[in-house]
Amino acid sequence: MNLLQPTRVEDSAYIVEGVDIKEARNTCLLFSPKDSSLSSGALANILAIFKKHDINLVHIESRSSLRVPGYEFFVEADGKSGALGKAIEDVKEQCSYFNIISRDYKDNATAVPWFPRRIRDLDRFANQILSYGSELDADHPGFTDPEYRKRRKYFADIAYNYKHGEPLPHVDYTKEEIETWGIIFRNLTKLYKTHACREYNHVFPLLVDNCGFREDNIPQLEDVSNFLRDCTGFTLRPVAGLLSSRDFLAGLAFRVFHSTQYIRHPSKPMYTPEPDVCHELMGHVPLFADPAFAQFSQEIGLASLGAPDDYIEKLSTIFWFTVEYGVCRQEGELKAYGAGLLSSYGELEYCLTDKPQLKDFEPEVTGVTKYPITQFQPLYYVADSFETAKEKTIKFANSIPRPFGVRYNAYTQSVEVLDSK
Ligand code: HBI
Ligand code: NLE
Ligand code: FE
Repeated sequence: MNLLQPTRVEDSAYIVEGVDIKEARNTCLLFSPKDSSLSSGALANILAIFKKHDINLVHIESRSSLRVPGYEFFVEADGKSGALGKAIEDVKEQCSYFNIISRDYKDNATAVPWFPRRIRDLDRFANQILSYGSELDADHPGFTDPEYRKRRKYFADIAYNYKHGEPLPHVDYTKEEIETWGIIFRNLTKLYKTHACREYNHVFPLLVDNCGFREDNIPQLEDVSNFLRDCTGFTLRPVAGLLSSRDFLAGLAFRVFHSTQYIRHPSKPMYTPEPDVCHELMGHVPLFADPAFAQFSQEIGLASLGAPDDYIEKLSTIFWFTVEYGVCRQEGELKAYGAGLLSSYGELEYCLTDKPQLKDFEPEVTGVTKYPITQFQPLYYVADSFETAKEKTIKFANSIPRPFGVRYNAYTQSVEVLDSK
């Protein structure tokens, strides 16, 4: 990544009166006007084109370009009025460099897929979940349990209405739910000493002391999120169901983890293919409190922003074999660090036996491996350390074709789009 600080000639985000940023169609344009090094009115000429077509710009940014002599502009257009296409044609003619970042990238071979640039933009994922949390498949253990389904709908609804910056919804868990948690908690905590990685065992007692991790208590997301924020800046957001891989990974770029809040059906505590509050809290949370692991996770997220679909597939496979099902070597012994292992006392025990196959983690190879999602994994990839896994993943990320680089600005909680890697 290039640490070049782009020169900001004008760095103002303004909201045009009457335009709700959330309603804007999110088409971003990245362009350099021809001869912008010579003529002082280059931006004014382009703005006139948008004016002519009645296009509102909700954000304008400019900086010196590394691609061509002169300036580069980055604008976000409110394209509700089909006129945007025409404006784009006209602007293109005036430019030596032009690129589009758009939700509609599939219709446009050269466009870059849209991605969130401010942490608040994550609110837009809420109504794009693949399946609403209460719609269970016929083979789900809760399918014929009306009480369970009602409960799932309750959790889906509170997550659906959540907005960035609000406290995370407090939930009063039922006696039965706490019992399910208790069974899982008791069985897992027996295994962690021997089966979990060092970093996990370092953090877990802190969660017991600070966040109410106990056999008779399901911790509140709000308390856990505040704890993580103090450790690594990671925060949790409730989610109403499964997000697309693209959206889910994008959250990680902001150190935001989308967390479910419901609990698995009591009939199958040992293993569930779906994420639930046990998986998020016992599986994911402890490692997000580790600085090297937090950075590793964020790198996967940053690499995903605007990446083509086939690379999203590879990144989510890498995520699967590391963050979800990773195994590592520590002092000559294998230990689990993947959340899917650390939240399933069935698979946690199995993964360190001689039954599964083991291979060294190599993003290029790992990223194209097929895997089952409803049974114990037949194969695990082994990492030497989070630092080396991160270095390898950054190297892989640099091979992703993308016409710009990205950098996270933690002060403004936003992604800066750079004109080079
Ligand atoms: N969505 N809510 C939610 N939780 C996940 O763990 C999750 C997801 N979408 C995709 C996904 N995981 C993985 O399959 C990876 O593709 C990232
Ligand atoms: N199999 C895990 C568990 O039972 O906790 C959940 C995995 C979610 C991807
Ligand atoms: Fe998970």
